[in-house]
Amino acid sequence: MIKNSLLSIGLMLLLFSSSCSNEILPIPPVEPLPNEYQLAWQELEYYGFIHFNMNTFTNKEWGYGDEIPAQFNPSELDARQWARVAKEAGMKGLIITAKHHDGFSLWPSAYTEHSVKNSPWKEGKGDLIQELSDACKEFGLKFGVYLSPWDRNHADYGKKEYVDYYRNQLRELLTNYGPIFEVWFDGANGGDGFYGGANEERRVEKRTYYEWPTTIDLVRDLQPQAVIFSDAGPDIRWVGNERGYAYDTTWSPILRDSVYAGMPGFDKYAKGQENGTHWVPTESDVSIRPGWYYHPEQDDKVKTLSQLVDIYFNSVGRNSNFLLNLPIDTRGLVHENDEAQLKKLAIYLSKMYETDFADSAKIKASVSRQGYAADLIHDTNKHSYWAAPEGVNTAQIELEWTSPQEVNTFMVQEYIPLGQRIKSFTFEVKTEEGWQTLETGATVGNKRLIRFNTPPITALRFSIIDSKASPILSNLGVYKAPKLPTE
Ligand code: FUL
Repeated sequence: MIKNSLLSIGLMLLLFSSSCSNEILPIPPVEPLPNEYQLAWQELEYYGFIHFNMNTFTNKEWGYGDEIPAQFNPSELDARQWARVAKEAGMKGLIITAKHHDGFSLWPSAYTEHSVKNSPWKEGKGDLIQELSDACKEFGLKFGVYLSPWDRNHADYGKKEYVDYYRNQLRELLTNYGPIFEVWFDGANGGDGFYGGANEERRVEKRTYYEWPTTIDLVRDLQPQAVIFSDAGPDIRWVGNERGYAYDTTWSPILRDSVYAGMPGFDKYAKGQENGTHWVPTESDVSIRPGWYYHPEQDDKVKTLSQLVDIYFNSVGRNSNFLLNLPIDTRGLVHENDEAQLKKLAIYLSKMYETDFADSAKIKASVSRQGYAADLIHDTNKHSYWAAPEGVNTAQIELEWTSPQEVNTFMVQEYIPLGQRIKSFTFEVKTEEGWQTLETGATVGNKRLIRFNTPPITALRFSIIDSKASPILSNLGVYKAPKLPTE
C-alpha cells in the first residue's frame, strides 16, 4: 500500500518536473528536406550564366552543327573580365555553356575535333573552361558547367555511342577543372541537324535515351557537392519559363518521379507540389538581353533596371534562385551596356539592404514554442529560429515601431532545413489610417519578398493562416528600396 502511494507520488513528481522543464526539444522535420548541397546552393541566390561559343560568331541562337572551328575567333577574349563584372554585380558564381546544341566544345576535348583546339583562338592552344575556372577562383566565384545533351554536330547522335561520348565529355569537365557547384542539363531538343553530314531529323525518346540515372551517378562520383539542374532535377528544377519569374506559389517539393527533362507540358509542374515527394527547388533563368547569345542588334535592348529589379523580386523573392545570363560579345567580353545595367542592379540592391528597419522594431509573436521565441527570427545566427508550438499551424508575427517608418519592402524566410511548411499567409501594415492588408499568398520557402507603397508605417503583421505543420521562421527584414527611375 505504502509502496504504491510512494510510486504514484514519484510518478506525479516526474510528470510535473518534465512539464515544467526548460528543456528545448528539437522540432520534428517535415519531409522532404533539402540536402546540405541544396542548402548551400539556395544561399547563393544570384549567379550568372555565360552564353558564349559558336553562336556568338554566327549570330544565331541555335547552331545547326555544320559550323567549322575556324569560325570561333574572339579578338580580345578575357574571362577575368567576365568574372570581375560578375563579382561586382553581386553574383556568387558563373555557369558556362561548355557545349551548346551545335556541339562546339570550349575546351580541347580528347573526344572530338569540333572544339577550340582547331580554332584560330590562341592558335588552337586555348582552353576556355580552364580560363574561366581560374578566373572564378581568383574572384571568389563558384564555377558551373552547362553541357548540352542535344548535339547537332555529332554523327552518332541518337545512337548509344553518342551517350558514351556525352559522358566522356562530362568526365573531362568534371575531372580537370576543379570544384563544380552546378551541372546544367538542358532539356531542349529540336530534331534536325548536321549530324556528321547526315543532315536529317533525329528524334530521341527523351525519358530513356540519355540513361540519366547513369550520368547522374557519374556526376555524384566525380563532384559529389555539385547540384544537378534539369527540367526535372534531380537537385534543382527549371522554373518553367525563360523570363526569370517564379510562380507566386512555389513549392520546393515536387512529385519528382512523375517528371523528366524535356517532358511536354512541364510548365504545369513548375509550381511544385505541397505534397511533393522530393526537395527540388526552382532556378529562374533569364537573359539580360532578348537572346541568350550576343547579337549586335540587341545592344540597345539590355534589360532596364526596373526589369532586373522585377526579376530579382519575382525569383529570389519567390523561393527561387536567380540565374542571369550574360551573352558574351564577339570580342569575348561582357558588353559595356550589359555591365552598366548590372552595376545599377548591384547598387540598387545594396542600397535596399543597407538598413534593416526591423533592427529598431519590437518583435512579437502570437504564440511561440518553448525555446523558440520571436526575437530569434531577427538575429545574426541563421540557424536560430522562431517556431509555433507543436500542432499549432497558425500564428502572427508583429513588428512595431515607436515612430512612423518610411519603408517599402518586407522579407521573410522559413527555416528550410526542417522543410517547407507555410501554405497560406497575409501581410498587413499599419499607417495613420489604421491596418490594411497588402498581400495574401501561399508559399514562403527560402525567401519571400513583398514590396509595398504606402505612407510611413508604425507596425506590420505577417500572419500565417495555414501551414503543413507548425511554422518555423528563421529570418525577417524590413527595408527601404530606392525609387526606380522611369526608363
Ligand atoms: C534552352 C536552350 O535551348 C537555349 O538556347 C538556352 O541555352 C537556354 C538557357 O536553354 O533550353
